[in-house]
Amino acid sequence: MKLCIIKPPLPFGWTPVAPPILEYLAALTRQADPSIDIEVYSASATPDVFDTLECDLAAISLLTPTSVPGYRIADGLRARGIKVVVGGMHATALPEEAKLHADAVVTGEAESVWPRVLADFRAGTLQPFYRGEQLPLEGLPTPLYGLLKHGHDFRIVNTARGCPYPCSFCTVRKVFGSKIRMRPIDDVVRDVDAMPGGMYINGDENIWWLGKTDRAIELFTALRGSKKKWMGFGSLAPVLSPDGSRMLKAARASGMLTVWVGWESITDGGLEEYRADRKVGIDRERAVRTLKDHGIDVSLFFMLGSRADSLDDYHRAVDLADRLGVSMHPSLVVPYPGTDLRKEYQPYLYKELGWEYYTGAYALFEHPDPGMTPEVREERFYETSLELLKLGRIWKHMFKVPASGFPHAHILSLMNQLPVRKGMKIAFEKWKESKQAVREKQARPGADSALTG
Ligand code: B12
Ligand code: SF4
Repeated sequence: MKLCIIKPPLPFGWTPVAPPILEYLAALTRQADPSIDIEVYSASATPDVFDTLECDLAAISLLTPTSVPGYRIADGLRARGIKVVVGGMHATALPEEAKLHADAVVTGEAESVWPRVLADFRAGTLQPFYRGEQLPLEGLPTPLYGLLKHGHDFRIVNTARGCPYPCSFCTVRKVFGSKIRMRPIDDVVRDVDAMPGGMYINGDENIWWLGKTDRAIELFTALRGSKKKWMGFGSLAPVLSPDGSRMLKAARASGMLTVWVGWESITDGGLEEYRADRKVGIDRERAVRTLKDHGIDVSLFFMLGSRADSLDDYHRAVDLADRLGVSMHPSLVVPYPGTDLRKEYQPYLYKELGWEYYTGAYALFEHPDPGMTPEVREERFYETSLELLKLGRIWKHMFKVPASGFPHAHILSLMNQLPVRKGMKIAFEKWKESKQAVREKQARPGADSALTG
């Protein structure tokens, strides 16, 4: 039997980061049934293989912004008689929708149900739905590193799952639950040692938790032996906790170069609106300076264009980036299915916009300020992103990357910004062309009123 594991194309194209689910689901498969032949495909790198791909079973992992191309791949494979199983964040939020394009849908985590899916497939008794449980994370297998080719420079390691915070825009808790489950540190070290390359990403939603800094210090100390450099997503509150400095020293000594921080909203009011004040809830700017003082570079991710945001927030973002000397990456607010934010925004959603618009570059709901039309929000998003990514600004910020991280942290900062700048410029040009086409269509006599989003 041959299994193909597929990650549909990401909305902004190829990244050097290997999609973790591919080599990890491959490892779960090997553990369940070593006789199965496995191939993995990241569609951003190999977009043209699916018309001719041959396998008995295809497993496709769906995020919301990748669900439409994922469904297209699934439909094509099924039309050629190949059975398809889908899973992932989007399939978990909307299993009935996903079932329209698949023979079976796995919701939640794979570990508890994947061996049964494979056995049922072999027996010809594949069920329409499987519900994965949230099991303890002892004994997870090492991903089958090396299956994925095409120059993926960075692998991801996960050390924990689950999140206790209530951020209204987030889908993570719906899949991984609100209790933090930690992997045994020895398992994590084993996986990091097995990874190809000298640099990796910690893919946890949060690399350190308030009240659990001891575990973070223990993990970082154990990772020192790997001699690899790494980066990951971290919240700010633990940085200023009594143990913060000890934890940051241990992180730096373990090879940590950069932390990606969910800044979420430019204003404190916005943080409250998203209920993200509970995870941030401190002097954010002081926390960023503390990170840099410990030799760790910082990148901030935040959202623009919520119903509570004003146009001033777009300017404030640029001021903040310059004040703190950090790179900042905005997206427009996305009310993902299954989230509280989607429920709150339900009456205002532009329902005609399909999941392919859920990329963070489109306005997806009405704004109470009539001046914040979809066109204005989207244009300002591109302008702000490109302002933040101006070559002069990137260069100036290079001097604010902690010197102790030289040269790796500096190279990484450029790698995180220059390709995004290029992609953003292309996307902005395409956006302008599409708006122009709509305007021309509207100007034609007898034309229907066209979509504005
Ligand atoms: C690392 C990461 C990235 C990396 C790598 C992504 C990649 N190459 O795949 C980077 C930084 C590049 C990235 C980018 C983006 N990401 Co991202 N990312 C993550 C993060 C933090 C961890 C992912 C991870 O390590 N997973 C580990 C694997 C093993 O977990 P998993 O895939 O969920 O799989 C488990 C289950 O879901 C299930 N499962 C999943 N698929 C399948 C399939 C089958 C068949 C089965 C049986 C089971 C199954 O079983 C697995 C094990 O239990 C998550 C947040 C999180 N904690 O999950 C966000 C997350 C996945 N990202 C998200 C988004 C939106 C993006 C972007 C689209 C954001 C943007 N607007 O730019 C971009 C895309 C960039 C692009 N180039 O297009 C969202 C997705 C939201 C949604 N509902 O769809 C998340 C959930 C973040 C969030 N808090 O909202 N991301
Ligand atoms: S965004 Fe908020 S809810 Fe989601 S994983 Fe991060 S801290 Fe938890």
